[in-house]
Amino acid sequence: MTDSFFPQISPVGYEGPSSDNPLAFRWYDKDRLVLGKTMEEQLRFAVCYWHSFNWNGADVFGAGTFDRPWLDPAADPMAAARQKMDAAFEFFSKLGVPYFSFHDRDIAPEGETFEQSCANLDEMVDYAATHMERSGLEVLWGTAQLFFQPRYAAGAATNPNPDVFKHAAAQVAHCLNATHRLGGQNYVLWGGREGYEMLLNTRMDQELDQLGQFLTMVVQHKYDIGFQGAILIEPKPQEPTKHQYDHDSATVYGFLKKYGLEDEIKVNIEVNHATLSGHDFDHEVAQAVACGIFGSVDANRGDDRLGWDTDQFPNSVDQMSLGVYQILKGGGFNTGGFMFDTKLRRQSLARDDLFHAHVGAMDTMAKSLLVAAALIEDGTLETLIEERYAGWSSPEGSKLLNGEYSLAELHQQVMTTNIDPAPTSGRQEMIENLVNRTIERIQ
Ligand code: XLS
Ligand code: NI
Ligand code: NI
Repeated sequence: MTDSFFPQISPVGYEGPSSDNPLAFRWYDKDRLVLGKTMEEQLRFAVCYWHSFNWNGADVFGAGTFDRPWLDPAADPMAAARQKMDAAFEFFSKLGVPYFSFHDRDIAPEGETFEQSCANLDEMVDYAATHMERSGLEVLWGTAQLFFQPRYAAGAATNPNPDVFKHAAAQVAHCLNATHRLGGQNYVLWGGREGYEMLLNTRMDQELDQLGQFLTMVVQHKYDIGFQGAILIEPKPQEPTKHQYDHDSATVYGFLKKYGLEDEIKVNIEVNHATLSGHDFDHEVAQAVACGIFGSVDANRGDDRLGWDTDQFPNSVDQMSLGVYQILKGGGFNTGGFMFDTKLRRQSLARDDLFHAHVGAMDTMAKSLLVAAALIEDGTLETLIEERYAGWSSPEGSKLLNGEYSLAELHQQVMTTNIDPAPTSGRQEMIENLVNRTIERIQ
């Protein structure tokens, strides 16, 4: 272990809503019971390794701004990887999150050959295991980075060159093994370049078949090695490709159905990806729950004026409560959790900025959980829905849903009985006021 990277920071504690201490939790009280579970169990927070420790703050217009000594190109790659991991675990522990998530290439450098890359990863996985043992941290999910290296420029599983497909398959096998070895709760596939930049040079039908076959092998490998976690696809509509095949939850469900994988793979929904696909976060959750494929969440936000994946830290209780409400209605997390796939803005270069960002984000999610739970406990929303759909619980409603009528029979029935339903109020503004009152009332 190297020296402390955050010597000025003490472990972050809960001080309650009246606290003015910027590095204390005002809402995240990990042992507080919410709907029968502790906040820690409901929220299942994870920090991401990549944006927080493996990114120097560079953007497409400018160089890195952050103080991340292990990213110095002159450093010995394996020594730097250990230094990075020491700092990362110091951060996770002082923040008090139970989980972290990583790409293979975040925790270990790529070697000259595939064999060398695997050896580097294995060595760092051993090192991570000792840190996990000591700190009690666990892995929410692991993932293979299949988008940075130039060989993946035209996609990984969907590459026109089958050798790239093989390479990606080998990398995923090794990373799934590593995630398994660390007791990961899930394994995620974000298909950053699994799409196209130009249709004129693309065989879309074949690329979809390639992806279906690739995922079938991933599922098979999971069973072969006895990995107990869930396999998750992270939908995103575009960026860096023009069009990404796993556009949103509904598209992913259709894709999984086509390849017979709908019982094997779920989704990892990212809030800002939902926005980029033209949906709200709560829509994406509700859609996934409706299809039985809700898995986990990358908790972040976009910027209303910027059309790319800015990955900012969540700070809107108004927005997040609606998503958490749908998650709770769907039964809450199983293997998933709220993973902060979040970037500091480039000017946030003081070491403690990483703490301020995560503390605010965790409090936003914790307060959102309290709001969502209060809406459920209050029951008014559910009662309104019951009343709104009451007709479907009648014998006539069941007959309709069970296919006991034909279109012609209904034509005949409406003609003879002159059914003339009157519209009823959807109560939208009243419902929005109820949500706002609940947010005001929470303490
Ligand atoms: C990028 C994705 C990425 C995945 C992990 O937009 O959100 O960070 O979560 O590969
Ligand atoms: Ni993203
Ligand atoms: Ni993500």
